[in-house]
Amino acid sequence: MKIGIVCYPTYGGSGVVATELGKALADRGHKVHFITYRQPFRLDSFHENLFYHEVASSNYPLFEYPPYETALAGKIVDVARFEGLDLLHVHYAIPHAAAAYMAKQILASQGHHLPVVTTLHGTDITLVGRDESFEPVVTFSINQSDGVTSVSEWLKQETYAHFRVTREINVIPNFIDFSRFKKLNKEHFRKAIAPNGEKILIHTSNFRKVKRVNDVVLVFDQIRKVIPAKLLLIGDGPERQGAERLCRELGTCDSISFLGKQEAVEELLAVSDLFFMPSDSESFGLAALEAMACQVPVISTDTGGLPEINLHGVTGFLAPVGDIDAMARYSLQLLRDDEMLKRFRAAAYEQALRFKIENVLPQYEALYRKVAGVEVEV
Ligand code: GMT
Repeated sequence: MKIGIVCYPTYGGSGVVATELGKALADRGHKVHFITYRQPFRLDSFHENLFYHEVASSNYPLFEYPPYETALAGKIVDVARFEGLDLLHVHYAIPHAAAAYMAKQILASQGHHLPVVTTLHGTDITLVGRDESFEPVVTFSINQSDGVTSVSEWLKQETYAHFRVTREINVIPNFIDFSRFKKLNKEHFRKAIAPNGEKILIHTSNFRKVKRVNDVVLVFDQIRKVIPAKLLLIGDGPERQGAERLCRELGTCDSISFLGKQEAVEELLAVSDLFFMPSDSESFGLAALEAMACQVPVISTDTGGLPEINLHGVTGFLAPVGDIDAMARYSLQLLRDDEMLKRFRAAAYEQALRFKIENVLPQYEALYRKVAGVEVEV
């Protein structure tokens, strides 16, 4: 099939999922056209079936806000007509589903049919989409999509609870590419980070408020008072400065490394003993799944879709949002018992296997076939 993909190209789960999905579809022989305002950051190598179309938004002085949605709709029309797209798949509803609807109507007026699939990822439903000024557009454009997917059962239920969505929502979970996320032998890294055999704890995120990075620092403070440990903080964002300040106040900076944005996260996960995801809200928690694929158990909150991937007492532990003491207690329970840690590592890996890309890709292909009425060539 010829598939158009619209997503955010920056660091962030929805863009990562969209890009990895596009790459996997291209490997399966589909022609995939990315339509975004910048080259998606994981679209980093040549593939004969992958194409990139940049949306250039005009910055005419009249505009206080450049009309990106209009430029995106225009670009979708152009690509759909001239590349002969069979289907458009938009990731993150705002404003992509509305732009897709506009493009679809323009194409219909020219005699072209463009089926649209919308994937709901998280804050498009749980936060931003609920804003009064967005809600009618979000509801309408989801209902106008030919296929709708959400990345967890929880997000599906949230969508029905807070929007008047009448469309069937298919839960297609996020996935893992095991050729990249696997346990690597990086013992030299471990020695460099933890020369005295300290346990290595890790958190990766975009350091937005919702990620509660300060909670990671506070949990770590309790842990390192009991056992020797190091903390790796990967990523960057608005909360980083506050987290740095907190570790200075606590006097834990010597044991914490702020490593900023890292491409090869899997190399750091390979030497880690425990992953933290203390988020306020998380529709899925892709970063936790990536850790589990690398055999790292997860201490997370029990919010959103997290219980669908992190199994309490099996692949890690779940605690209420903000319950620092519980998270520290669970972490110590695991880190002080080598047998238990080994068991949890194996279970985390087993659970991650359920989300391997080979299991998930056919679900998208089946949906594409259904909405476009086109047989997939294998
Ligand atoms: O919804 C967001 O905050 C943005 C989005 C992103 O692009 O990072 O994150 C969401 O989508 C990811 C991929 O499906 C999920 O793994 C994240 O859980 C989800 N973030 C939230 O729900 C906060």
